[in-house]
Amino acid sequence: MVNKTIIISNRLPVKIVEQDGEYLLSPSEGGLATGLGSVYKKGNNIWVGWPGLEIPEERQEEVSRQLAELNLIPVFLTADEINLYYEGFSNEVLWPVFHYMVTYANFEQVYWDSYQCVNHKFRTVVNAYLEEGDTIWIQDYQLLLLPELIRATKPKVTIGFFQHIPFPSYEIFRIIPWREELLSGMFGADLIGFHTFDDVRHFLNAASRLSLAKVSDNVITYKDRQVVVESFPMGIDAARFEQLTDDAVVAEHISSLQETMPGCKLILTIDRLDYSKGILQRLLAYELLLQTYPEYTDKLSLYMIVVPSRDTVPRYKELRDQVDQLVGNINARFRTLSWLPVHYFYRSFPVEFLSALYSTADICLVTPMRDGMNLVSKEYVASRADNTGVLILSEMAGASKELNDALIVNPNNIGEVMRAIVQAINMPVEEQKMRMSGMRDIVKKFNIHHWVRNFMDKLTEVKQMQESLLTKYAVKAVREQIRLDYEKAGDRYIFLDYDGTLVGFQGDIDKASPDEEIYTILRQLSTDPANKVVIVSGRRHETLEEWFGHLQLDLIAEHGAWQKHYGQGWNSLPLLTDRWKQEVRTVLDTYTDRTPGSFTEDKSYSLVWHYRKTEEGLGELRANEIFNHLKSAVTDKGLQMMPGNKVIEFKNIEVNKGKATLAWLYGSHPDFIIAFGDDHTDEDIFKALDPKAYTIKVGSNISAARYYLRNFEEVREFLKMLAETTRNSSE
Ligand code: GDG
Repeated sequence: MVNKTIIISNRLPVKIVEQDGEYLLSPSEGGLATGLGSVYKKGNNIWVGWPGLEIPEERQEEVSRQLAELNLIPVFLTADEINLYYEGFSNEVLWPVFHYMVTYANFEQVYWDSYQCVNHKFRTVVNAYLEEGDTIWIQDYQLLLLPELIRATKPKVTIGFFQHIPFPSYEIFRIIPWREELLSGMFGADLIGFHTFDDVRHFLNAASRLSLAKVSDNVITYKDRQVVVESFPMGIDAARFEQLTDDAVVAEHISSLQETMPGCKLILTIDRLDYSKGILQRLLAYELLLQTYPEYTDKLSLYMIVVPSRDTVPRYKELRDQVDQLVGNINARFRTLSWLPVHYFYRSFPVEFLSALYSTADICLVTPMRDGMNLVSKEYVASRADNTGVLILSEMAGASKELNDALIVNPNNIGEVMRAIVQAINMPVEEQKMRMSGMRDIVKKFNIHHWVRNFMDKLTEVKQMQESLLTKYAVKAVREQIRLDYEKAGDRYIFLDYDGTLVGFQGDIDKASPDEEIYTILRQLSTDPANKVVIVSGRRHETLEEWFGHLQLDLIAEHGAWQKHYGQGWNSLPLLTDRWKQEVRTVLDTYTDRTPGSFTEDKSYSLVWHYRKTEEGLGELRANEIFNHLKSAVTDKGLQMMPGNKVIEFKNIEVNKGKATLAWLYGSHPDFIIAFGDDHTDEDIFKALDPKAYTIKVGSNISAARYYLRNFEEVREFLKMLAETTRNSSE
């Protein structure tokens, strides 16, 4: 069976109506459905989602059959589920919070319960079709838990997730009572996409502050998996909107529109009824304009299309009443016998009529308070074949990041919006064309097909990147191969990290002292004349001296700041400035005060904040906070900040284990090199060594090392095997 792609969204791209006891299906023609059409209509690919209405149980099989012909798979939801999961949690919790309307949110426990249940229900349906090797692309905020739910049952599938609405700043997102669950639900994906880089930044910030994930650039490491977060600004089917302007029906609409408003500048607004769209504020700006500039009486016409949406949710009903009232007031106040300032429609229209409006409108006024992207603005641009027309666009819409030749406004600033309308009315055609043609190029190039391709290509790339990063377990055959190479070699270097590699983790760092077994292993290895055994640790040189000074070992302490060849004294790197310490220490102390069990260790070249004795989870959380707090200070001062195993370490950039290891090998060309290490700082060794060297990561399979072992006990077993080899060959 060929691998397939499964698109999943709350709604299927289909409209179902019941007529004379029959269900009639018509495919939706929205931009997303068109774009994803190139995916789900191919081969054995499918789209899974809710069909848009409640279907009685006895009719579900029949509807499923009809849908299957269109490659669509239904998730049937009850009226209760729609009420609690969709209208409740999705639209009364996530929608307002993600659009910064926090006071509109209702954090009802039953909403959350239902949201979880329905996400599970989606999982059950998807799993009936899913096979390892398949690719899944989940759409939007109604299904935030689904990536992790699917990952839990089918760990290897490729999962992409795209959120169509904004991701709010961390300070807003943290308000949600179930924030950690939502984040870890999303972390199940391999690739998470948003419209803008701001959303990406907000999400990464929330991930690093509110979860145990590690964030580095745009990659999140969570439960030994890597998740990439990127922006993919969604486009429209630009060619379709351009072609529509040549359509005969559209042409008819255009001439009748022109006839109804001779001599009037047409200002167009189109939105779903939603408080995020700034409809009331826009009306206030228009009212202010009519009041301030009476000379525009009967020269302007505001065409306002509001598409009914979620009108069973009380907030939306209330908004509708307010819009009705404000439009009524403006019309009553400013109209003349032959002129109406606002043409308001609370309904939807066929796309041909929209196209006619886009073509006729001198100005398109798009002023949402928040909008993930806003496609209306792009559709207007795509419809302006002659490059005229002015787009006024809110800076809070994702589209403003791309369409920056629009007149960009803050939608809360009613005066500014009014002035932008005046500027648009009076804009010379030359300027209109200059601005519009630049925007048209963007809209045409970054169209919906480009968006789909871009996302799918990146998803494939991420999967390959994850696989290449996955280090292989050093299975028995590998260990045997290493032993054979070891046996043959006459000159060997063995680099060993200490904590987490040779010994297990101890709550008290001073308790992690070497035991008899490790001494025996080290003694056996180091007395073989072919071996040079080097301990490369982040520990202080005094500690290494006390523990290992009596053995035939070379010692590298504090990540390379202190070094000692066997039989010689300790050397340190030339004095590096440590004025930074005072400042960093002050910050670390404030975190130590808030985190019982944590403490700061002062080493010659570094400061280490330890949290191995803190409450589970709290230390990781604080480490992330510290990371965010000191990020810019670290760069300014030429420092590096290294998360390790239950530590976060600050040190001079010149000091690192990789450089120290290379310095140790300088001038010598051993036949055999092997290095073991368990944390971030050991990655520098793995990366620095020749690719032919054996590098072994302990405890995780995400590493630059060639192989990994599960824990320090496995390392000991393996070292014992090598030590035995030493003795066999030298006997
Ligand atoms: C969400 C995010 C993001 C409108 N009236 C009619 C009609 N429409 C079509 C428009 C446009 C679409 O509806 C509206 O798209 P928007 O992007 O403006 O807004 P949302 O519905 O809130 O969409 C948004 C989007 O997802 C995609 O990711 O951009 O930020 O909120 O295509 O043309 N279509 C027809 N008749 C109408 O009367 N046929």
